Amino acid sequence: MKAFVTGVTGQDGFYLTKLLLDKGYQVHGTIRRSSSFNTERIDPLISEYEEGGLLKLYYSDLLDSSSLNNLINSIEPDEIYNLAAQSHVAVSFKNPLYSTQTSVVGPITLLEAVKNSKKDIKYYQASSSEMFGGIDSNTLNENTKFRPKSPYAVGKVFAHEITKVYRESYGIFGVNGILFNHESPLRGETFVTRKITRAVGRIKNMLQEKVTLGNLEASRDWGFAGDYVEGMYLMMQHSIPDDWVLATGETHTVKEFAELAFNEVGLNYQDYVLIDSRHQRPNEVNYLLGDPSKAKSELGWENKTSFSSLVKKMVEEDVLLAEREKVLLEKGLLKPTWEYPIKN
Ligand code: NAP
Ligand code: G4F
Repeated sequence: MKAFVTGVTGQDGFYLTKLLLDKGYQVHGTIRRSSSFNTERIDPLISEYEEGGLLKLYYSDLLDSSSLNNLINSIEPDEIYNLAAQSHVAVSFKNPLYSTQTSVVGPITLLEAVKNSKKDIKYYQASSSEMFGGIDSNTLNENTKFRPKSPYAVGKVFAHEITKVYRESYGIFGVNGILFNHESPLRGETFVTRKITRAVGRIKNMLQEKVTLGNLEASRDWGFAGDYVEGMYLMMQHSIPDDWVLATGETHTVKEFAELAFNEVGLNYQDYVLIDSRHQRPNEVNYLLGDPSKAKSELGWENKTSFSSLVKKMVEEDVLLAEREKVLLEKGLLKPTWEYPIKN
């Protein structure tokens, strides 16, 4: 089996690629040219699988339709997982055109390539709970109306709907995974969970004094990325293409996350967390709580990682990372750039 994965260098890109390689797939992934190295997450997979031809990487971009077309035509994958996106909600207010373009141009290009292929290629679209807008405290499922509140979410609604249009119009096997927030030790460091656990590790090691956050009252349904990519895979193996929510069915505030993360190392978050209005968004999604019962009954998918074990796993990894940074700092091999505002 051949899978084509966009966004292979991201958090989900790593976990999904690992899962597919473990299942014997050949994985073809797109990477972007960058002025600094951007394959850090998948470097262990590259060193293990690239030489044997099981993992192949290509320079491309969701906005470069011609390169995506050429790749799909020459690779003829069995499955496409479209994970790539400008995935940071706050950044999408600052780069609205680029953020929405990636979710408009990318999916249409890939769906057109699937439509025009002689092969029956399955297509996965990375949809998001952000599309719901978090207006009230209802539990959200596949039938809930979308009320997007950011350029990011508007782009994702487009990608979601166009996948359904191609499924219904051309009989394409196109699925939308409506995933609630999922985190891991590989989560980008500008998302709130990782920002907190990175700070906890460094504060514990006396490399950082404070962490500045925005809205502590926002509530999210947070799961573990490793569990969620299993759900993506199961959606693609289901007999009928459809849309499924993946969530834990529990929601927690940013404050609760911070409290638990600092507690893991015996500290009180109130002594270290500062509030900074730069981290407030023009429009906030206040509350997200998902109902994963359709995924459970139809796919047999279940969340396996509790909130407390997710926080523990992330803190443990980031304490180890900070210990290694401390050694490098002491040898003068690293500069403490993590408190520069532009980085968080
Ligand atoms: P992530 O860590 O931010 O990874 C995003 C990936 O997309 C990276 O590989 C990035 O490449 C790539 N990318 C960005 N812009 C691109 C472009 N124009 N062309 C090609 N590639 C581009 O995100 P993630 O957490 O793994 O999430 C994966 C997908 O699921 C995203 O579409 C996200 O919106 C969606 N989603 C995520 C969550 C969540 O909680 N994690 C929940 C729901 C939906 P670089 O490494 O070069 O930047
Ligand atoms: O960690 P976040 O930036 O994630 P957000 O906005 O929920 O988006 C993530 O999950 C979506 C699924 O629902 C994905 F589609 C999307 O791609 C991304 O992966 O922020 C979570 C909450 C927000 O309410 C934010 O206002 O935390 C609040 N927050 C408080 N202080 C902060 C901070 N967020 C960030 N990034 N940084 C802060 O300092």
